[in-house]
Amino acid sequence: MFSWVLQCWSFTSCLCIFVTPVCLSLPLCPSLDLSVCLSHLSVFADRDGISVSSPVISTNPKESGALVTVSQWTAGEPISIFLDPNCPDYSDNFLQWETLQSSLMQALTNHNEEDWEERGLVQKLAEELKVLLGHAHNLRLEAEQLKRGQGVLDQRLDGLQSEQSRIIQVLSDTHSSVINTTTSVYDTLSLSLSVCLCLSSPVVKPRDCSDVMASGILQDGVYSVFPTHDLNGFMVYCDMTTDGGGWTVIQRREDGSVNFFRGWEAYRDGFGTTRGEHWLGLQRIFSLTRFGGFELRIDMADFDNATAFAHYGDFSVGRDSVNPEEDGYPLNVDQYSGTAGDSLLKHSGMRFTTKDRDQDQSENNCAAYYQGAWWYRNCHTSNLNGQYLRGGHASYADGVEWSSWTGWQYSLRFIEMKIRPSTRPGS
Ligand SMILES: [Ca+2]
Repeated sequence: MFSWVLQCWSFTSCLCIFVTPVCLSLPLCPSLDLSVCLSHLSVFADRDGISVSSPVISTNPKESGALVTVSQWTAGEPISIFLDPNCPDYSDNFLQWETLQSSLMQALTNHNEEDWEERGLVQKLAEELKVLLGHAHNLRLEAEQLKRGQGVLDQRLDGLQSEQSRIIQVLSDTHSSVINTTTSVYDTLSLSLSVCLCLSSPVVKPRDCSDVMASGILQDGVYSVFPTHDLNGFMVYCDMTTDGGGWTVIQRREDGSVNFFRGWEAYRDGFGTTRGEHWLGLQRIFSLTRFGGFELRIDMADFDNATAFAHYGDFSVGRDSVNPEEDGYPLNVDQYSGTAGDSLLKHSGMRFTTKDRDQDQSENNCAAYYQGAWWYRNCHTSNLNGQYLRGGHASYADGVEWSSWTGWQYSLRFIEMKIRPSTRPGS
C-alpha cells in the first residue's frame, strides 16, 4: 500500500488530492470515469504482488494543458494525470445534482403517479366542465330568453300602464256622467212625483160619487167623499149604474125599517143605514151642493113594481148661505124632466120644516100634520119622508107621497133621491 501526497502547485487554486488505494483520476475536467481510473491505478500498484517501477512525475508547461503528468513506462504507455488547477470541485454540486436528480426522479415518479390521478381528475373535471359548459350554455340561452321576455314584459307593462291611464280617464268621465245622470233623473223624478201628487189629489179625495166613478170605480156601494171645505168627509152610497152613474144618494125608502118621523137635529145630521133606508142629513147635502151645479134624480117604485123618475137639472140646499142651519137649509130646484111628473118645483125656495121646527108657510106645522119632514110651503105636493104606509092608504097625504104620479093616498114602496154634478168630467 502506498500513498501519495500531491502538493499544491498553485496556491491560488489550492487543490489537494489524497491518493490512497483509490486513485482519483481526473483526465479531463469535469468528466469522470472511475472505472478507467481504477484500471490505470492497478498499473501503478503491484500487479499480482510483483513490485513495479516507481512512476515518474513531471510538470508540464502551461501550454500542454496538464499541470502534472505521472508516467510509468512499464506497460509501454504513460499514464498522464492532468490536474487542472482551474477545474472547480463539483462534488458538492454532484451531491446537489444527485439530490436534485433524486428529487426530480421522485417528483417525476410522483408526478407520473399523480398524473394518472390528475388525468382521472382532469377527465372528471373535463366531463364536469363539459356538463357545466352545457349548463352555462343553457343558462345563457335562458338568460337571453329572459332578456327577450323582459323586453316583451316591459312592452306589455308599458301597454298596461297606458291602458290603466285610459281606464282611469274613462272611469273619471263615467263617474261624472253618472253623477250628472243621477242628478237629472232625481230632478225629473221629484218633478214627476210633485206633478203626480198634484194630479192625484182629487182622485185620492173624491168630492162626491162622480169623482169616485171618475177614478175608475164603477161598482155601486158605500164610499168616502170629501166635499170642498169638508176635510173630515163622510160615507155615502154611490149609484154607479143609473143613467150613467156617479150619483150620490141622499135619501132612500124601501121597506119601512127606519123611522123617518124625527126632529130637527136628526134631519140636520142624518140617520138610518147607508146601504138601507137613510137620510144623509141637511148639513151634508149643503156641503155637497153649496156652490150649485148639481142635478137631482128621484127614482121611485110602487108595490106593483111600476117605476118612475123625476129629474131636476138644478138642485142645491142652502146655496151661498153663510149659516145654512139658521137659514133653514132652503131648497133650490129647477129644470124638471122625467116620467113621474113634477111634484117638487112648488117647494123650491122653501126652508126645511121638522115636527119640532116649523119653518113653513102654513099656520100649522106641516111636518107634524102630515107626519114627515120636508121643504113644506103651505104644506106639499110631495112628502117623501112621510110614513111608510105601503101603498094606498085611507089617511090623507101623510104617507110616502109623490102626488103627480100616485096622488095623495098612495105610499110608494121605493124612493131614492140622488145628486151629481150637472157638468161632470167626461160627460
Ligand atoms: Ca107653519
